[in-house]
Amino acid sequence: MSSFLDSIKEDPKDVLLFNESADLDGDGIEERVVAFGQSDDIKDPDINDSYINQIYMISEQNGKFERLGGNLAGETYYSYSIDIVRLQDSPQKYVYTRVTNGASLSGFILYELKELQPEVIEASSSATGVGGDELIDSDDDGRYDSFIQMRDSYDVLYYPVTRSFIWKQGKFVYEGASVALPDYPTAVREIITQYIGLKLIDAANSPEREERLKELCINESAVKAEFTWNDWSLPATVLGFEDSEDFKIDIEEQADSARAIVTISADSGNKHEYKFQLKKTENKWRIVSISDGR
Ligand SMILES: [Ca+2]
Ligand SMILES: [Ca+2]
Repeated sequence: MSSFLDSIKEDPKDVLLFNESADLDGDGIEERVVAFGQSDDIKDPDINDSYINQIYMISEQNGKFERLGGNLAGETYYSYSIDIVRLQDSPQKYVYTRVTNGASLSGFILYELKELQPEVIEASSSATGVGGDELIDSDDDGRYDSFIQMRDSYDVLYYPVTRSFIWKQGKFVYEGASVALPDYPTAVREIITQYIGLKLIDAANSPEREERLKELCINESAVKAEFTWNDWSLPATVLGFEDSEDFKIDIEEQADSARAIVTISADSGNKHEYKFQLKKTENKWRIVSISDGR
């Protein structure tokens, strides 16, 4: 075994961090998972101080070792931990590696062995380089049954969002999200930006988000406008709706009613104009209608 391991190790400075046998594909024959890199403790690594350069699945038959597929160590983000795990109601075992950008991101990649080739079952990490994604064993029975994605950067307009995915019949299925909302806004401008922001963020099936949208806009049937992320200038959304060339709100406010015109520039150069009507009831501003004035 050790001469085989020496033959596949690419960097002489790396050490063998992980070397465990497990029947990955559930056919009754054990495979082996090995990893090379640098770390003081790969089971409980310091993510800033550990990295894995190489991860392999290896078959072991009649005393002969064979590498199954290529190196599984992270490329875009680097792997800093590795484990063999089980998923709910599945006879197989899986390779679970955690990845990071060395800064504000930690995510994971989960592999299965299928027809003697490693395949990615799930890879979850934030495209913005900020976020935390992890497998969850919700009933604590030693088998993972779900995973969460935590986001709080510009991709969710800085609303902290936790999305949940449940392992069901061999795949992870999106279930819903929870959104940490600030207090109900008091100013007309905040009412409008929060309404648009919550419409835009990717957080479907979030009870608190849906509840807040209903409070902000009491008459959804009078909304004759679509808000989509696609062709808006990124700065308008990223900069938290500060007034800029790309995003403007003109407000005419009376004691208990207000009108606002929101102008948003698209990357294409087109301008979108939305007309908002608001009313103050029980001391709270509410949107009563929105029209698309393009
Ligand atoms: Ca096997
Ligand atoms: Ca479980």
